[in-house]
Amino acid sequence: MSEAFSGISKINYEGPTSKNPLAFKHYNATEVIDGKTMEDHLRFSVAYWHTFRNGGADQFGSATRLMPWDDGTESVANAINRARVAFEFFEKLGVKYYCFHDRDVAPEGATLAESNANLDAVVKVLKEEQERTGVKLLWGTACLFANPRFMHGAATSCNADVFAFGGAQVAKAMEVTNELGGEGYVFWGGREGYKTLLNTDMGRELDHLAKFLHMAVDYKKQIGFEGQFYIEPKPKEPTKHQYDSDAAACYAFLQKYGLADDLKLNIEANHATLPGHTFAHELEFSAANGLLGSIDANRGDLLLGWDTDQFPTDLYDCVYAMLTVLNMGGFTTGGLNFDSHVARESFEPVDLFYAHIGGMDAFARGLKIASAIKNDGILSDFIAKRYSSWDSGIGADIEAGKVGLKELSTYMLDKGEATPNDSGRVEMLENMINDYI
Ligand code: XLS
Ligand code: NI
Ligand code: NI
Repeated sequence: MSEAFSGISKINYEGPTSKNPLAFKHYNATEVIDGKTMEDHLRFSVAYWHTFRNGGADQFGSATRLMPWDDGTESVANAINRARVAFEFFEKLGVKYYCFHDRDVAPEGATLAESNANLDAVVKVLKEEQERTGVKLLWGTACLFANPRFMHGAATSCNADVFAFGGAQVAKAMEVTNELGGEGYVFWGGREGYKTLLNTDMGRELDHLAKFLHMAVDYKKQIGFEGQFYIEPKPKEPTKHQYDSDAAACYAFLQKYGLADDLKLNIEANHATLPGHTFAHELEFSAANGLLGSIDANRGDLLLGWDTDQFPTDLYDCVYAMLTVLNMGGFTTGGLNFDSHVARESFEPVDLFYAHIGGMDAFARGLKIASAIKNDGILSDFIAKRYSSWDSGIGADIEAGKVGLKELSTYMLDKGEATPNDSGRVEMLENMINDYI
């Protein structure tokens, strides 16, 4: 097969002084940071749906990028050709992982049986390409939102047959993820939510969503799939209200339905800001509860109210994200998946390279800066000191459960007043972060 990106060779690390836009300035895969290579820390992944299926269409106009290798048809032959091109891209870029939805990689057929056969035909090629290149599947997922049958949702559809169809599709997507050695499987709500309460039985829909996930957990055991399950929170878009609106809502749901041991979270930067949080908050909440599994690395636009899925270039975001990841001991099954697409006006194949190089360099800097901040202990020392009243005396007694309100009353009546004795030093800390950046 001739090369699709013929003018572009393997992207190399050239260091911070390089002016070559097709080189890494900061991401040096083999460089060791805190005992681990950058490649192993960051575990970058390409999102098949954006990089190979997103043509840049929006509500006001059709696609702007039909890539030269794509014949524009929904044929299996075109899907197979595209898969080969994708692996040329992964190799040249030097990423070790990719992620896909079933319908990104293979066309949907007229029946479920036909769709499954199409998927099998493409998965055979993905497997060959994985073996040829050593690139692995970070996670797989099923598209339960694009086909009109899912207009009311899949697991939360008012129609039981649609629920059944979604279940059958997930079973197949899990099977192929397993066959490809996928390290995880993602459940993003798609249309699992509602537009209006006037037609919605919310309690019943939530029960159905839990049933669906329990069936998936059971099926995982039946087929011997050992990858990690993740839920990906998002508060809106496409439905007005989505049940998995943020990390806290997901955690409450998982606990209520006895699923907390079976699913972790896949936190997406843009999905964190949509419900009014920061990316860092969603990551830290997840990590604090042992739920942080993987990350969809992208960036939103705070002036726009939707999921713009831009490539991550904001250094603060990358530093704070990597601080949380380093503090939790790094990724195990997860990684940094670029759930990002190039702008509608960036329509040439080379733009796919620029976009990923920028995201990888931004996170490489995030890693290096976060590691320096962590090793110097500037934040951890400050925080430890800020909470030091809990290390002895009444604080330690409270934490150990040795005292109740009666003892607190005796203690405080004797002491008379409670006086916090240290400033929060907000500006000093912000300035210190800037010193590292
Ligand atoms: C959409 C989601 C989606 C998931 C995978 O907003 O980010 O792309 O990551 O279904
Ligand atoms: Ni995502
Ligand atoms: Ni998104």
